[in-house]
Amino acid sequence: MSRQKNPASFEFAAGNGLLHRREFLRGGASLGGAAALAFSSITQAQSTDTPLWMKVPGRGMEGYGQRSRYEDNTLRTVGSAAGTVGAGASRTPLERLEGVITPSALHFERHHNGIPDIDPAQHRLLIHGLVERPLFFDLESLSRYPLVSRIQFLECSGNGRANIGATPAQSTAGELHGLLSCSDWTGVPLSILLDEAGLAPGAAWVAAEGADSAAMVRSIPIEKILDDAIVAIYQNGERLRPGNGYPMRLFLPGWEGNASVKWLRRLKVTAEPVMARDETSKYTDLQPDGHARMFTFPMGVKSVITSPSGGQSMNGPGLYQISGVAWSGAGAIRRVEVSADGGRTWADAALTEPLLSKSLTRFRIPWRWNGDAAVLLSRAIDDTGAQQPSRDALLSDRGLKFNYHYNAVQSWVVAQSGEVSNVYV
Ligand SMILES: Nc1nc2c(c(=O)[nH]1)N[C@H]1C(S)=C(S)[C@@H](COP(=O)(O)O)O[C@H]1N2
Ligand SMILES: [Mo]
Repeated sequence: MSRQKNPASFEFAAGNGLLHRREFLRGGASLGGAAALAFSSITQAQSTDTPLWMKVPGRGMEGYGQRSRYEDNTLRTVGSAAGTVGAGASRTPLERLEGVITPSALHFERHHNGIPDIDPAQHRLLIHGLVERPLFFDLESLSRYPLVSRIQFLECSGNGRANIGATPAQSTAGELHGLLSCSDWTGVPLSILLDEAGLAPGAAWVAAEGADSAAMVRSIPIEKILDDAIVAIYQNGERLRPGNGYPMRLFLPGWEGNASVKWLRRLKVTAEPVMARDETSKYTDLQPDGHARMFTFPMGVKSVITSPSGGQSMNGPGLYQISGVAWSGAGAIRRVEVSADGGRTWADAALTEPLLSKSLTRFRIPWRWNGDAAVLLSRAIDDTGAQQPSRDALLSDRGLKFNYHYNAVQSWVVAQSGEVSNVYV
């Protein structure tokens, strides 16, 4: 019996081999005689012998688990400014992950002066300024407040900016867009803590300060603080990692990563923004007219195909599943369209539920690669109706002098050889 279905019976949804996302539903046990899609299978068994690991007792347990030693090459890309070890970033290897949760050990990190070694017994968070009662909290006292948990992304506003460059950087999806991760964040809503402190008249901004030696400060509008901001103390079920703000960090869902101040030690309620270094000289976008945009907090709607993606290779013509992530700082993802013909025709990808707000959404679509060069694109639409812009549209809107909030469509070219690389269309 032929395993490969006759291509003529596929339900195509767009040009150059994009199949309808419904094709995924044709399971092996599907009714009506429709054969399951045959993506790829191993035709030859390795050996019929009992493998070695079935002949000896397995190894013992350990207090804190490790991944398989065969997976040790799934790593973040780490880079620091010259002459420093801690002023830089590590990027999540998006192309090696599936689903939407970033394992904590692979969460991206961005530090302005390294990771402080904070003893939680000595760390305090102070809430003061335009409040009726200044308050101190430590990790223990915070843990007694009502906690909330949300699966949400964190993205550095500099993410993807290599694509502003005139020639496409030959990098992996993670190297290009991996200043992006998604975790289950647990913490105390700041609305509760500020309610206890009592806002004084004129309270309009909150200056958040970190306990690292960069003493990073950002001013946050009070509306955001009272809406969905939390002091996060857990990440994916365990205490925060030191690199992600242990023992406590500000977490501002959907907003540029920089404003989610790590190692949070102080929240000063003010009438005006304090105009800190990181909101004036940095994290502003110079526009074509010479004015800089400041306080552009929410991250735009964006998506990226992670498989196949830059640096990967296709294993010959046949059926593949295109897979990627989409997100928006404004809400949930409503729709992701994929093109396999450089943007001429588009098909809807299947979205993996639940479609959470300010979270990553995994999308997938089956693709029959015929072995010719093909350009793959994805574009996302969020539930406010905002659509991810093309690179041309974004650059003509913003000019070439901006550095942050790049959210244009990512295109990958699959060469005849099967090699995948970054391309501008
Ligand atoms: N105190 C402090 N907070 C900080 C930073 C920092 O260097 N110091 N980096 C910021 C930046 S630029 C980003 S993108 C996010 C990154 O968070 P992560 O390292 O947990 O991914 O933290 C933000 N908060
Ligand atoms: Mo950042």
